[in-house]
Amino acid sequence: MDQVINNFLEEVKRRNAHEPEFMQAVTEVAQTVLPYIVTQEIYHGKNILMRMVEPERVVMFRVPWIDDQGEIQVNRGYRIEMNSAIGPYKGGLRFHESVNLSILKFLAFEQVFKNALTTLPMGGGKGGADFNPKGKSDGEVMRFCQSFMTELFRHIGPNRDIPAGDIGVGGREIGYMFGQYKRLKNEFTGVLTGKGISWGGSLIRPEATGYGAVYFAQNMLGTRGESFDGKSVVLSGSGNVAQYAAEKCIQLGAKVLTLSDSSGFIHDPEGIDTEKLAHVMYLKNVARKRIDEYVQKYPKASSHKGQKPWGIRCNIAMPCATQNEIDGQDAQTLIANGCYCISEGANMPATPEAIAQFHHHDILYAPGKASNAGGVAVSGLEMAQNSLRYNWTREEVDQRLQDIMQDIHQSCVTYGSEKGKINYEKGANIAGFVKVADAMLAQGVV
Ligand code: NDP
Ligand code: 2IT
Repeated sequence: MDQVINNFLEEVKRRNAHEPEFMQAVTEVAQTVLPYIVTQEIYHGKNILMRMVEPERVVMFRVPWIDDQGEIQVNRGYRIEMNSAIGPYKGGLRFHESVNLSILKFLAFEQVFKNALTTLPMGGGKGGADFNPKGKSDGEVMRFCQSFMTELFRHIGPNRDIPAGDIGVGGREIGYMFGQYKRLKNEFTGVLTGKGISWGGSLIRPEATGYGAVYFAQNMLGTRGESFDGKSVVLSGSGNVAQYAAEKCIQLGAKVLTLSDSSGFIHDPEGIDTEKLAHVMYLKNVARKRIDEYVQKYPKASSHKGQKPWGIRCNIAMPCATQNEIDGQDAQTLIANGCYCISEGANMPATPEAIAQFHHHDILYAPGKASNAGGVAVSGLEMAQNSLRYNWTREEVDQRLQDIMQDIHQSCVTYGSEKGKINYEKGANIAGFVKVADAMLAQGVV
């Protein structure tokens, strides 16, 4: 079996030599899916996984814009249309200085499996730009978004490709891009998700990724007869996903000890409560400041510049910032300190070495493509509401989100149970694969 996997990965690497994040995501899937394919005759001789690692289409484009000093800036924009076997391309846009083809291809590849797991009809895509929104004025962000959409609009559409937010893209950016799309096409359609409530958005979409990751962890804890009540939680990030993961943990009676950003983490031993979280939301979403300002208002908390929060003792850890933020050493530290449940809010936050530690120690470990699927799931519900020209209530959307997270958990159990344990990584990869691969086979050589 190792030989089959190595040969496959060698061939993928030959074509994608300089794309480490993409190779990491493909390797993780290949190691669980290829052994499954070997046992399933319908996939033999179809080269099906090799087809799935090749994007259907990649668009790269120039994004010129004018800054507040009147200088002309240029960034690189992308949209990876990875797979449309089960629905139109769907996935977020990331604006961050680190964005490159490798990172977006890894995200698009993960998205294909994740979207299949949601039970909704969405293919996978991802896009973005190497634009750094930090320190930019509203006017600069708007001009960038307008220029970005001036090219992207010709590639997307409500039945073709429906982008949404990701790192650096929230409600403000979606608004600017939606406005520009509407001017260019003279059409009011659900071409983006994460829209404002008064112009086609869905209730619970801002909350959905964070809430969903907590609901998924609840399902995992349930398999051991446990709950969030009274548990300590270490969270990374302080953006959209982390904020609402924290909110749901607090609602369920857990104690949230940390939050972070790219400058470091803050540790509040008394727990971040609802009022403190409201201040975090003000700091990050309105004032657009660094997380360490938290300690100015709450001096019993400490700030740890340039560090990650994984050294803080906890029961549950939820990485909600970015890829590869938990390495093998961090995983060992978490486990040694008593952490036994990891639910990924971010995409691919754990390195392969970290994941190996989680499996070795029988940690309840949910890979992002299962546990953070709540965001895109509610994006799918936003699309459904747009098609109906109708809005569901908060309670209705939240209930559907909870049902979907439970379904995803069940898919992981169905495909990932082994020796009385649940391997969520294997379960998520195989369940996602089966849905997309079967659709591709039915559609011929696509
Ligand atoms: P935001 O931009 O709202 O927040 C990102 C947070 O992560 C910020 O606190 C940011 O800090 C921190 N961060 C980003 N990059 C780094 C880095 N290189 N090192 C350290 N910290 C970093 O993004 P989201 O909350 O939307 O996204 C967080 C993660 O969740 C990403 O992996 C994303 O792909 C994933 N995700 C998002 C979904 C969504 O619906 N938004 C859905 C599913 C997954 P700083 O402000 O300093 O940059
Ligand atoms: O990684 C993700 O799932 C997202 N950034 C959300 C995608 C979406 O289309 O809502």
